Amino acid sequence: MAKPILYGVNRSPAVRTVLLTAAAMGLDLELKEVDVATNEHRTDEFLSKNPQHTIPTLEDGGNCIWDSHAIATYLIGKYAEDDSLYPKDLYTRAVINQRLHFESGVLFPAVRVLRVAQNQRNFEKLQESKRLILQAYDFLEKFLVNDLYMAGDTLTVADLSLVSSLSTANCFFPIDSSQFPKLNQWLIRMSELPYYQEANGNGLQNLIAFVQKIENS
Ligand SMILES: N[C@@H](CCC(=O)N[C@@H](CS)C(=O)NCC(=O)O)C(=O)O
Repeated sequence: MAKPILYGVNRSPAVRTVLLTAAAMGLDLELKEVDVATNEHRTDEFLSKNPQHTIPTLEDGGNCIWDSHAIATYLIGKYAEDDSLYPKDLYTRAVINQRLHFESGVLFPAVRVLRVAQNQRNFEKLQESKRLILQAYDFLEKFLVNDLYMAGDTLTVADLSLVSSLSTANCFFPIDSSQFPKLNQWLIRMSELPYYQEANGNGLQNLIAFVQKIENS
């Protein structure tokens, strides 16, 4: 059977969510580079797969799916040996879905605003983005109040999604471990996953190098 094809580059947090999910399941993906920095996501060929021109985009059995959350949950449903990463229990799944929407609607946009403000050296925007990121850190600290992971005491897709953008945020606006001890511990726990470096750490390093190159040019 042909491997599912993942389009994107691992600098992107959303791409890393899919890489982490595949790694957690032991699923082999074929990674095809589509770099937004060189507009490869705007070609007619790519737009025919995803008119919204976002990475990650997945192609599997002739079907195209985009948005990391949709891709990750699809891959688990189709290829995972069991449902532990995305349990079918309705309440557990509702909590996981809330965390996924939080990543999509709150954390990822806050990181994006922070990066734009840093690039533009826009002080006012920077202050506002830091306020939003701190608020997101505070919410995440509260999500963890009784649990080791973002949706209970076992690893789920909620963790794999949130760690991609949280680890990115942490590079550009580090988490204060005295203010957010549980969040800091969770990030350490996540970084100890055997596949973390390959699926998230390498892309994060590529992103930092990419940003430094732009800043020095
Ligand atoms: N919520 C989306 C975000 C995807 C996204 O915005 N990806 C960025 C790269 S990190 C992108 O494709 N930007 C290019 C564009 O939107 O044209 C997901 O989780 O997949």
